[in-house]
Amino acid sequence: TTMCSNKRGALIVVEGVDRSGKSTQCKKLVEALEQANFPAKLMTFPDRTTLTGKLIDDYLKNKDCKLNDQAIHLLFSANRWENVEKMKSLINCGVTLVIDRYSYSGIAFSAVKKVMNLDWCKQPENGLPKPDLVFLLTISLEEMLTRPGFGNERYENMSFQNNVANMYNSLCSDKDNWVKINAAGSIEEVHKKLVDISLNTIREVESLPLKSLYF
Ligand code: 2DT
Ligand code: MG
Repeated sequence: TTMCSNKRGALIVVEGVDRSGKSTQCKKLVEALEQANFPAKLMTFPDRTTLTGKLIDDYLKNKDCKLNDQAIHLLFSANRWENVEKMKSLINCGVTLVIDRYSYSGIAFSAVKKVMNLDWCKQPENGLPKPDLVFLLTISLEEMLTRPGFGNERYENMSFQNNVANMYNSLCSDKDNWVKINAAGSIEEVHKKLVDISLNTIREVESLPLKSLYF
């Protein structure tokens, strides 16, 4: 529409294990970008507000739901697919999206179950908007132990999270749009790194087309 800016926004994803500080950092990043006069919006996956999101929420809360590993994997993916038009129109109107978890959570959490192979897990993600930048917030096992306890949702235990951390590391290797950030630093230290790198990316991609994921 005529309200659209001619520069597109960036697609920025924040990944990491539970309690690595993703949600806090995503929120602070959006605020900082807006203060710097770059329109920005926070998105979260899973988006628990939609029809698929409600099934996912039941599954994560261990409610009586009989979804097998393949079905829940595809629902997580569908939950992203149903948001594609919204994501693209915001980005094309100059809004930078900061997303708390994306396809890499989808792949990592499913692949560590060893029921579906890595390739199978990647397939439904093909064609989704490709992030311009992925932050991987890393914390050591020891650091994970010092942070407030896990909740009661599925996957919220040490051994699963440790396997996920290893899977993230293998997904991250040789990807030039990934930046690993040691999340053991203070909230402000980590925040400053995220803001600096994000501002660079926003300027870099503003006149480049948005790409699609291709695994
Ligand atoms: P939160 O704790 O961030 O609400 O995440 N998950 C997430 C998957 O298994 N597949 C996915 O595609 C996504 C986006 C990670 C809820 C849990 O859901 C897992 C943790
Ligand atoms: Mg959680």
